[in-house]
Amino acid sequence: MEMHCLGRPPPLRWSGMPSASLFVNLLSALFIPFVFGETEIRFAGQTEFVVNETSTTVIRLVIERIGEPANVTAIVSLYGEDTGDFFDTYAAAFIPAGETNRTVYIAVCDDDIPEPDETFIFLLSLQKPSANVKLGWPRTVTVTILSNDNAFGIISFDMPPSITVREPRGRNESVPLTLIREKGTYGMVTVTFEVEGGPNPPEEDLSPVKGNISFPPGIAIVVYNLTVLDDEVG
Ligand SMILES: *[C@@H]1O[C@H](CO)[C@@H](O)[C@H](O)[C@H]1NC(C)=O
Ligand SMILES: *[C@@H]1O[C@H](CO)[C@@H](O)[C@H](O)[C@H]1NC(C)=O
Ligand SMILES: *[C@@H]1O[C@H](CO)[C@@H](O)[C@H](O)[C@H]1NC(C)=O
Ligand SMILES: *[C@@H]1O[C@H](CO)[C@@H](O)[C@H](O)[C@H]1NC(C)=O
Ligand SMILES: *[C@@H]1O[C@H](CO)[C@@H](O)[C@H](O)[C@H]1NC(C)=O
Ligand SMILES: *[C@@H]1O[C@H](CO)[C@@H](O)[C@H](O)[C@H]1NC(C)=O
Ligand SMILES: [Ca+2]
Ligand SMILES: [Ca+2]
Repeated sequence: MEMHCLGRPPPLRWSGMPSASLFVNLLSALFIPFVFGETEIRFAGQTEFVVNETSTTVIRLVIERIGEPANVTAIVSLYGEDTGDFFDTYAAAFIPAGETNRTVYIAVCDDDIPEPDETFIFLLSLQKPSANVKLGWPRTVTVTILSNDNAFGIISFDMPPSITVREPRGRNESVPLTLIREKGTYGMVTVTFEVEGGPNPPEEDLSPVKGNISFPPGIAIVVYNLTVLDDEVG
């Protein structure tokens, strides 16, 4: 994939007259930055976008025609698979000979899918390329949709705030702690825990007293066993 997001057209593309004087070259560079008789279509303005995934996010793409006036139709289309992240992945813009530019709008789709940041590329093309009508630079636009929908999830205990455990006699007892990861389950997430309280040091009654609990990718519920120790103290 070629990326020419910050590209500008070459300042001078003089062809056909190798003996042209420097003076003429300079003049042409000043006034006509490409070959006579040619028409070019390119993006103008912003070509890199970083946006939030909301239904009000609209990306504004300006397509301009430079050179010889001509009636041209430019196409903007999503490169690659349509993952449903945009309402439209295709737009056609007709620039009549009397005008120089057109603006197309691409609306972002606010889906409910927890996802990481995603980057998309839109390509400019010509409906009818010809010898005189060419594609210039920049001809690509990148759009990064920032992660939303709490892609990595929100983690909490899924149990009553207080549980009472009778200290076992002559054996250790397991107390399951249920943790739930709501909304997104994207990626691996680890939470740390630490047991506090008293009056005795928690090490006498519980094991472990601190640690890490991990949610593997795609997993929303984890049961972690805490062991209540028989400390042989009344
Ligand atoms: C995205 O939304 C957040 C908070 O809702 C805001 O702070 C941030 O500026 C927004 N970013 C863009 C690129 O619009
Ligand atoms: C553009 O299209 C209009 C209407 O079809 C036509 O009259 C005009 O001559 C065309 N201009 C050029 C430069 O091709
Ligand atoms: C785009 O076209 C409009 C009208 O056709 C013109 O007023 C404006 O200056 C043009 N903008 C650019 C950047 O060429
Ligand atoms: C209870 O667990 C502790 C620490 O893991 C261990 O030292 C002890 O032997 C266990 N007691 C019983 C009865 O299993
Ligand atoms: C939890 O994970 C962090 C980072 O990997 C590590 O530094 C820490 O020692 C771990 N804590 C426990 C109690 O295992
Ligand atoms: C937690 O304890 C329960 C009951 O003692 C047991 O069935 C389960 O396998 C334990 N889970 C883990 C992850 O050790
Ligand atoms: Ca999305
Ligand atoms: Ca989403």
